[in-house]
Amino acid sequence: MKNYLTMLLLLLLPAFSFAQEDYESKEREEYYDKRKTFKSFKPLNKKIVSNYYDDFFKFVEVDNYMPYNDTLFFTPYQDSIFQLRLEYWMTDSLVRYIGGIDKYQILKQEKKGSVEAFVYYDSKYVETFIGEPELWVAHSEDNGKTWSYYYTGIVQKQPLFVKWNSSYPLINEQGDLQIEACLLRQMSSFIMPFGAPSYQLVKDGLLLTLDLETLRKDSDGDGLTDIVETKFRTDPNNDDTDGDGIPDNLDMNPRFASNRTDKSIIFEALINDDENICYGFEDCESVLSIDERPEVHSVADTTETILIVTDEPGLQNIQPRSFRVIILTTEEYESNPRYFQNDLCRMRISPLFKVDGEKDTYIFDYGFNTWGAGYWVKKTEKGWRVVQTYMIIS
Ligand SMILES: [Ca+2]
Ligand SMILES: [Ca+2]
Ligand SMILES: [Ca+2]
Repeated sequence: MKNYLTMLLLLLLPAFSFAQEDYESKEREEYYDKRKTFKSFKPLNKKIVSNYYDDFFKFVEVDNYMPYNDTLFFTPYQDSIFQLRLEYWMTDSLVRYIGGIDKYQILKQEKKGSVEAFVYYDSKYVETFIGEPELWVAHSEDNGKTWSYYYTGIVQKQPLFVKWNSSYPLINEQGDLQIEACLLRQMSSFIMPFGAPSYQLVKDGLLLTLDLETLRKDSDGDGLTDIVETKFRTDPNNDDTDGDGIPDNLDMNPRFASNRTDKSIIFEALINDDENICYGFEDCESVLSIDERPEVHSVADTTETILIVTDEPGLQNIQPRSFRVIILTTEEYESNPRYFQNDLCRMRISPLFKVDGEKDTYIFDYGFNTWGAGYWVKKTEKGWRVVQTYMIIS
């Protein structure tokens, strides 16, 4: 839902940018020249969609099912976007939550004896700005007193679409969860209009089983399930993927060991919103001290996870403070076998580009959600001087 509203807001907001100062850099030109080939959206081959299988959960064809229709895109509590918003403001917030989850996110719920479970939408590990929600399972074995939440790794409509009007009981005889689904083929891009692509039905009448054993499986016991590790591209059979002594579940940068270098300091300052970054050349003489080491922070429940694709070692080796980064090299990112679009929320940070004809001076670019900014960096005796040179909101 968030994506519709964000897109709407974006249309209303005029794009503006602050004074942009240009610096000549051949390195920067070459970098962007290589990336000019913009790949426009192309629907996947129908066969790829119809042969789709999930890495973790089985689905089978069944005879009795609720046929697919696209009004099922909203959850049962949201008949339309307008009703959703109106109720949202009018309803007492206390009755909006079940098991700590806003009921507007819930697709299907059931109670069987002392067991209570529901399948719900969330966006913890997926791009929320433009994209579809992911499916989670909430499960309680003590009449809803305490709950466990499990990530399924399934992103709605990519290409599995899970139906909340499923006629099958949610909790099956084994105590696992089952829900009707179908396979959809995305026919247009997320970008415009309003970030809502169209979909085509490829195969209907599927019954998906979300078994608790698979949902809970944590092969290396590091606190991240195998499903989450697959999303993070960490090793599900190694509790410390980068071997830096910090287990995967607490590591703010679990794929690359933090290795403090001259250049990693600059990227850490950016990511950690360092107070020594200047927002103009005048009245700001702050520098980033090369000797000052940030304390190591651990992942908490509320820590956000973002994706950065980079080949710049100084950026790969950062020690972030405020969110977990999953860092992939360009090659790792491009060789990813998943053909479907949704991934972790991505932050774009360019490498440092040398400014032509100036000693120890660099520029780089940054983009996250609708924000963009550029920075000028110069090495001084006291440390790096970092100045923001432009900012864009689109
Ligand atoms: Ca694990
Ligand atoms: Ca692991
Ligand atoms: Ca580690």
